[in-house]
Amino acid sequence: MIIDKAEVILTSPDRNFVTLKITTREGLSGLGDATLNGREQAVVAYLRDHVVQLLVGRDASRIEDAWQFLYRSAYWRRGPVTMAAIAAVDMALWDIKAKAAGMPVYQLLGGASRSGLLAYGHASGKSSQELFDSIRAHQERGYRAIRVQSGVPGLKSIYGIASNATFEANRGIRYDHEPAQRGALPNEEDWDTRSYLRHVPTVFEEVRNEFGPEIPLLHDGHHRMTPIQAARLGKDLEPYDLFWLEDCTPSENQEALRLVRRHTITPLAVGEVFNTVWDFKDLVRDQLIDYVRGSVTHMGGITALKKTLEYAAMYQIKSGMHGPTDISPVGMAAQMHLGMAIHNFGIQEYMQHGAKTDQVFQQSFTWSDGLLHPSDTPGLGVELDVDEAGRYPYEQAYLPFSRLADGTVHDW
Ligand code: GCO
Ligand code: MG
Repeated sequence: MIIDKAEVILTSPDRNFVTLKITTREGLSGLGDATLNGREQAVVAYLRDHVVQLLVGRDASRIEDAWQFLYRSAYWRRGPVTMAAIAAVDMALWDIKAKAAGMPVYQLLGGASRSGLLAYGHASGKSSQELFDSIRAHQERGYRAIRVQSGVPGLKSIYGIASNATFEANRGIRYDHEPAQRGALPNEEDWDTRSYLRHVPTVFEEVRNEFGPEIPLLHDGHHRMTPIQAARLGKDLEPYDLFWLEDCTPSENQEALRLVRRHTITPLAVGEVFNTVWDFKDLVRDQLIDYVRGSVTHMGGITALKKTLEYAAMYQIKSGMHGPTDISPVGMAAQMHLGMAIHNFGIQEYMQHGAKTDQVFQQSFTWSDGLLHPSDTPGLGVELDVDEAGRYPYEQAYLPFSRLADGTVHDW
């Protein structure tokens, strides 16, 4: 199975996606996701200018070798751009190998460890009423676990809260805060940590009173607290039995979690912005987290994330793979296959893609009774309609950012 060509496809159906398509001389093709939200063109250039020519003529069946070659031969290691590019190659090669074997990828990874993947969706609202409606809309769409983000009194727009217009437009599911703002410069949002810390526990109290103790509830702090603030929030949320508190502090200071951990038993999830096992090494060994948030797309592919999760399994730390709409249908499929096979699966984030995206990417996964399944289609189970993709050219898009009341830039 010699690689004949590798093409980079940048398309923007509901948002931008970067896809690598590798084709062998026999005509087998595989897809890989290299989407890096708001910095897509950097990965396109990395792949198109530096990787594609290294792939042509290589043996497509040597997945581990391709990974090690791309990682080590560049000399400059790690980083989101490099690792998203390597991830795309890795996914595409797994897709090809599984198609050649006539099996779904999860069979090659060891076979099913479960019947399906528990997934959570993103409920949000500016007020309790809006939030309750959003939680109900998710329950009606089959979600059995829900992330809760709420508006904060006094703040106009903050991370995680979708607008009503997109709630109507997107089949009752709010997901518009994920795509970066298209055709404009970064949107400015506001932030005040003291108001947030006072408000969030009251939201969870209301949600538990309304929806009962059973439903797994999650919350994303989106890197906005200091260690001592995060410790306080974790402690204040303990009565509401969260499934996890995510990214409570900026992830680059891993020592921060030691302090948070000392004060709270609220489970912690970290790592959507990480890109190698090295970012998780100390957090896992010192048992400072409960869930690994790395995605296949940003962690260098199936090969690398599988190793990271197996390392985490030694410490009873589970997977919580990042799955907002920034992860393309190809990346989502890859992590569904991985989630099926590993022993320490925890939960899968699942925001639904828009209708145009579903036309560009023909997918075969199933979603029923709150569980995802990648299907038994050979390979990853996703095909890309190149003509349809061509109808949606790239659009410049930036994620928002936040400022405090005095104008200081803050973590979004
Ligand atoms: C999540 C993430 C996303 C990020 C997004 C940025 O938990 O799903 O925090 O909401 O904001 O991936 O591109
Ligand atoms: Mg997050």
